[in-house]
Amino acid sequence: SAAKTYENIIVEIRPNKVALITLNRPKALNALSTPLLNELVDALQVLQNDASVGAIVLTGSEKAFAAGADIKEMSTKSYMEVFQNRLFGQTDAIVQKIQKPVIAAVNGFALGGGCELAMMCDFILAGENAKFGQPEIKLGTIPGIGGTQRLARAVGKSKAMELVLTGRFMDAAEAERSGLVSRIVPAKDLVEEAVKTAGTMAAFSQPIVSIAKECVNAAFETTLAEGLRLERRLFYSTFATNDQKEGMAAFSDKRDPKFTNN
Ligand code: CO8
Repeated sequence: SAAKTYENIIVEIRPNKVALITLNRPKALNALSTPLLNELVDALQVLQNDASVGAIVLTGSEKAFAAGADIKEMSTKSYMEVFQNRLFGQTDAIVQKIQKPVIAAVNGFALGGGCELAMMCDFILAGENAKFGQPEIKLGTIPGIGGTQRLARAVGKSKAMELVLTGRFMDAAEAERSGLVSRIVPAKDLVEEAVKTAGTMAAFSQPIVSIAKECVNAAFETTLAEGLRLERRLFYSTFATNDQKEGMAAFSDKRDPKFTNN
């Protein structure tokens, strides 16, 4: 499977059907340059198409998940360059095309585009040293990869406004309290805990996991009535799969299910 080599990221396939993507521009604290983002989107699409992979973990280093978009690359760009080249447009594929679960394992700084990238993932596990923020305001710009929208949905208006308008960072404890991250883990254990959690998901029926992900994501896109309708329809659709029959039969037989992804 995906033993493809990249310059700005490292992709590893673990025995538990988990792919681990490590952002690897240590000298720039994993700043999200265009080449890095292109590689990341390529790798995610390769992993999406790799039947041996059931879930993905995205991480950085102990010092930084990613300290933002690459400020040096952006600093001299004109309006027409960012508009016509659709700066950061490639990242839309992460949310729109990846059906497998993606965990962000965040140690250290997740700032600007780094915080936005983490929020594009399905959930965030934070090391106890994690720091989240949208400091674009200090650079004379604003979040441009979803920060104003996803942070507001994740932590509510008051905290999102404060972070976006002041550039203040929040630590892991505040991020967990406010619902941005699902759990805090000791920094040195974070990546292995994320791989283990991804392995739990990778052991379930892949199509059913994707359907569950689609339903939760719909909660952020639609009305309650529409979301409930979608959930009910997709719940019924699981009864058309062998894996639902197997999962319920295994429960009755008091044995482990053997899911076949169909
Ligand atoms: N871009 C480029 N290089 C960076 C970035 C970055 N975002 N962050 C850090 N680096 C580089 C530094 O320049 C430095 O390089 P060098 O050694 O060559 O000087 C190296 O990484 C190490 O960084 P520091 O020496 O600064 O490390 P410290 O430990 O002292 O500080 C900080 C760590 C606090 C994280 C600090 O590096 C920092 O403040 N970084 C910038 C954080 C930031 O502002 N991020 C937001 C960027 S803007 C963005 O993400 C979205 C813009 C959306 C625009 C949408 C347009 C469509």
